[in-house]
Amino acid sequence: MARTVTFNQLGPVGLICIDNPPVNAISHSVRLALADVVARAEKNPGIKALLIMSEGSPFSAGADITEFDRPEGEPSLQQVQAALEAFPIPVVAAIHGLALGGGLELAMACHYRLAHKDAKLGMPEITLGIIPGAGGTQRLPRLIGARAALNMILSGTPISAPEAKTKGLVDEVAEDDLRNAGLFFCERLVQEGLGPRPTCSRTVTDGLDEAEIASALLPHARALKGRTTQELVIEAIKASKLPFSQGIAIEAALAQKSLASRESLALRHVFFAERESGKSSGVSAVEAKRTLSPAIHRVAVIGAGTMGSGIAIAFADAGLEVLLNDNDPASLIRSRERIHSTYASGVRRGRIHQNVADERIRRIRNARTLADVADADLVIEAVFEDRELKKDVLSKLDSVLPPQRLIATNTSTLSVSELARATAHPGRVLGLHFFVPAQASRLLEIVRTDHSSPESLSTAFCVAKLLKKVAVVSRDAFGFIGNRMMLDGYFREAEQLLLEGATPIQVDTALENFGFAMGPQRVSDLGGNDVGTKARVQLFKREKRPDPYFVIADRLTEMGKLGQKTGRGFYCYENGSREAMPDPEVNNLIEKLAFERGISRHEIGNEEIVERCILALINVGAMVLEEGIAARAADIDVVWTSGYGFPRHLGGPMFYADTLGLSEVLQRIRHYHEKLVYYWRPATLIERLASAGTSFEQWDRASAPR
Ligand code: T1G
Repeated sequence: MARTVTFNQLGPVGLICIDNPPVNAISHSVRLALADVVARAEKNPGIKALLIMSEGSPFSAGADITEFDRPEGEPSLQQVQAALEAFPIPVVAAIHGLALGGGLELAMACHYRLAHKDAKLGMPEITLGIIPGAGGTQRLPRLIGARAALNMILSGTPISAPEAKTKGLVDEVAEDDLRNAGLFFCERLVQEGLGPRPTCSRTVTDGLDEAEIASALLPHARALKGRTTQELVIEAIKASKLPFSQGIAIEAALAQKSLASRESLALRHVFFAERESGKSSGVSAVEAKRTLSPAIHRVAVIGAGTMGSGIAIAFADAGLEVLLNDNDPASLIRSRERIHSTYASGVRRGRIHQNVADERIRRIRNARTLADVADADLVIEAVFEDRELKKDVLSKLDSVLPPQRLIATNTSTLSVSELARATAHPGRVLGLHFFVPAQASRLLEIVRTDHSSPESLSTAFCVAKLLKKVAVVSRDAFGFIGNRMMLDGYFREAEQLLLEGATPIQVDTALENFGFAMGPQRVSDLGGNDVGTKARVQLFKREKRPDPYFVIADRLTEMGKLGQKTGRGFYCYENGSREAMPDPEVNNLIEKLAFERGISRHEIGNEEIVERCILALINVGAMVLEEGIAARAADIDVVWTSGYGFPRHLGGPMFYADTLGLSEVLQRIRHYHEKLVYYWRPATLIERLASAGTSFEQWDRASAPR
């Protein structure tokens, strides 16, 4: 077993160092090693204080999530904490980087805590659908108060070291050398005769009445919509008013309950799926890692429109130099204005300081000609969505850049393979499909062609990591993964329901109650109905789709009802408001379109609305899998939870299908196939998995490349 904890005596101080790469997770081996060194230290009379630190970074990412689905080996984290808390001499934790979850709970079981000025301390368990299970709901209220503890645990967001000191979570903030500060702190404790200070002996000084709980929940209402973990958090923190032994027992029971919840299984699925998808698919992990991608310092963006400007900001935010090129000087001017206003808005909202905004703006420089981007480490074309224009730009870039240099196209509707063939080196061309706004959206679809080289894929994965985006590889096909499922599944069925008798507000509300951040018609109005129409124009140049296929949205585009940007779309938006108000004119239009197609309209219940939209999404997702466009069902879940607002606590469409059971899913799709026929052919993969009694998860395990 690899060494995970070291122990050295430095004068009167016993220095314990956790060393468990990559994130110092408190795994079983770490717990065993900690228990061993604590027992050894207790037998050493020369040691007058213990100092706990960690190697590398972070201080600790918390308990080892990979161990959650198997019995927790002895000693438990609670047992290690109890030994530290009962230790007869002072135990000090010195925190650098991140101290999260069980890592912070370990520190809270120590008698004193230091943190480096740049450290951050957090309880992110709720993002995994669980409550802190190693005393966090009992010790944190004893250190910072019940109300502050409730807010910190509900938010899941780390706080800075200075804030932690203000709250009483840490005793000292170290300005530079944390190790020296920790040793000095310990020696001072010994000199001043300051002994152990068990956190469990403290009492919670403030209460949590219903009004305070309600006000604590308010700021997290959106993030916790449809969630249940918060109720368990509240119950556990309330128990911190009891004697510690009782409270910790209540916490343990509630933690087990949260761990077994479907919400936690779903959130943990997404956590690992996001990390798995960012490694490789199609190209083996070994191959992708072996082809070390070049260091990326300077990126060129060709095309200074909305997308190009957003991509430029994304790279400037990531600390890179950006060359922005456009053959229309007026576009460059508009882009500058857009970039300045984006950063000004960030400063106004307190997201970044003015000096940081200025530095990032400075990183974005104009490149007059394509030749000026020859020394960029990566070039992304984001010019107007026109095949010939993009081919021309790629061909010119191909001639100015070294053959191995990655050229990425941001197209969302054209064939990346066709664009790649416009160059002499198609292996270095990939799609990097950013989502609006490029600087803020988490998802990045990496679109590979049959020619894509491992080097270009490896570079693309590095780009995603640099931008802190979630990367999913898609093979080159219309709509890649997300838009294909949206157009052929989810949004198409939503429009079908409108033709059959539902109203836009009924469909949107039903799906928002299911958990989507925004219903399909609201999303269409937000992005612009014309954007969808343009995509379908490109689609019909490549493939056909049976009528009706977005007849409502395309008619709205013809009528200039583009959505929020024109004040009218599926809804009305009075005086620039973003509030979607039903538009009787649109309801009349829908009735007319239905009548023209001989569709008899009728009342439709919310349950049917949700079931048909979600099953259509799942069915097309299965087709995307069987066509090899996505390599894993888990990748599809990442796309839909990080890029399309599918509720994360349901795990994504394919995970959700597994929770329904594929036999049930197949039976319901067949029901709609009999009732509606149109579009409802069950995917072959669903028929196969359902008849075998397996799941998408098992299909991933058996078939997806690693
Ligand atoms: N356990 C096991 N593996 C973990 C892990 C963890 N807690 N955190 C990360 N990893 C793996 C991850 O899967 C990846 O593996 C590698 O480390 C790098 O991660 C008792 C019960 C710390 C901010 O929720 O937020 O404590 O893909 O790509 O971008 O009350 O990891 O390389 O094989 O994310 O630099 C609570 C989860 C746990 C923090 C670093 N803690 N981790 O981000 O690297 S529950 C969390 C993160 C708990 C207690 C409860 C991030 C990070 P691989 P990465 P990163």
